[in-house]
Amino acid sequence: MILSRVARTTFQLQKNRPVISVLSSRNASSSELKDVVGAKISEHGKKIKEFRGVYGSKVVGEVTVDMIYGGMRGIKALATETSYLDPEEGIRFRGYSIPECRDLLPKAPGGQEPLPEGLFWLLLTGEVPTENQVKNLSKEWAAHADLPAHVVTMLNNFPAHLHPMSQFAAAITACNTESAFAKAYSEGVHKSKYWEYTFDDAMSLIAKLPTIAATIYRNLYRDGSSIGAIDPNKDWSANFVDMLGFKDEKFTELMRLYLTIHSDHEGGNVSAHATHLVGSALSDPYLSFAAGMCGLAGPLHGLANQEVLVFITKMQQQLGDNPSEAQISDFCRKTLGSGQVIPGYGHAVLRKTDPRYTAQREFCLKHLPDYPMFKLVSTIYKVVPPILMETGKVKNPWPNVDAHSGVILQYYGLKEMTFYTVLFGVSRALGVTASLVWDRGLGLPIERPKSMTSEGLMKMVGAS
Ligand code: HAX
Repeated sequence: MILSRVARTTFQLQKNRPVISVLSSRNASSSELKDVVGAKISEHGKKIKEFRGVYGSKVVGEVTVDMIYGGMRGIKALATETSYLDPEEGIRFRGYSIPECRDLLPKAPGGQEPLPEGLFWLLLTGEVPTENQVKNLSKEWAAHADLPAHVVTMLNNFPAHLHPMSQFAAAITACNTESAFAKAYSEGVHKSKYWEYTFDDAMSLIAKLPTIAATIYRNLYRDGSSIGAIDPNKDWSANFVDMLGFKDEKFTELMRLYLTIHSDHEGGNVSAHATHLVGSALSDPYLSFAAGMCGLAGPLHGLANQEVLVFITKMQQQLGDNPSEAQISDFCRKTLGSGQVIPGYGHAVLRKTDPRYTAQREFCLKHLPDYPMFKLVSTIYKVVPPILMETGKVKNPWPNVDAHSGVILQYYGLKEMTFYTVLFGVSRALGVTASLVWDRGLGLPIERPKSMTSEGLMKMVGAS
């Protein structure tokens, strides 16, 4: 049974409403994008083969005992084509910085922020797409946004105390009934075609994520009200904002920026690495991405955007809306003294202020310069780095992306902080699924580094 869009809207007003996936055939943009990606993979694959033929045994670094116990920090052990994180400069997506992406990527009519659809095209191909290519991508994602009935039923039956990120990861896992990759693999498809099915799954998965996220949001915070119908003429972010139930065009612009800048941060961060690792076992893209989302849900990674808001709210409760620098400093020292981290500060790779923080700060300076919480975030930015430097152990005292995102969401009325990491997750799909397509295109093998027992390691270095 296929439900029409109108029928679906009405049907969704009922609790436990099943929504049947509407599978339309791929449109021109999708096959154009797939053709471009296919040509790039083939060209780049040849280059890597030649490179490995000549330089395959070249040494690129050494591994110390400290690195093994220190979370593998600094070990160059992964090839990721979509983005590179420079410690001083921050992220570049296929060579383009965040300011360059904001400038170059296509915008919605009348908009000023980049469309995440364009970033996905860039991550997959290394090329800046045309407005038309991006428009077609929006249409394609709108056409595949519906969820399988069992996923809607599952979401509608989750208890309200189940964290939105757990609901998100579970729903993504359950969507793997739709996996073209899993089906093709079980039918014995040749491995040279794996990337094509991974691409198809990435497209469908990205299309469905706003629907999953909005369903969770409405169920938890809006009495299970209907997410409404997808508008085939709106972009991915605009449809997402509609489904969440917000009406402000500035908020839609914020979401375009937010979904663009949270997408990718090279391959070693927990969500990207987990997706890549699980994908290397040829688990389908739904399962692989769900693994990444379980990692994003950790407080030292994506959940930090929720933690920052909890931190700021506690600070406001104790010190009022307009605390002095000395009061903030005292509050932060107490936090450190009680063995907790200052959320939103520090990074495993970055050694400067995160350009994703700066992009959000610029947005605030333009649209909400007088918002008290933004002013508080700005004061925290002045106060925290010297305190972290004083500890003598924090390698990067500067703010990361999570120090800023929640405050802007508060301003636009999305106040439910436990939902914030879900927004991060919707965006992160763009980067990690683009990488998965390349992983399968380049035929990367199952990942399996060697581990040692401490006794074995001691013997190896002559300590026992
Ligand atoms: N507050 C207090 N202590 C901090 C700190 C912070 N913000 N950042 C680092 N440290 C501490 C570490 O806990 C570590 O202490 P111990 O030696 O006692 O274990 C020490 O400083 C050295 O850590 P590091 O080498 O500077 O940092 P790591 O690479 O180990 O960790 C983290 C990087 C991001 C996990 C860390 O800076 C942190 O916990 N920050 C706060 C949480 C946060 O904002 N996470 C989001 C990061 C960005 C991201 O992934 N977003 O999704």
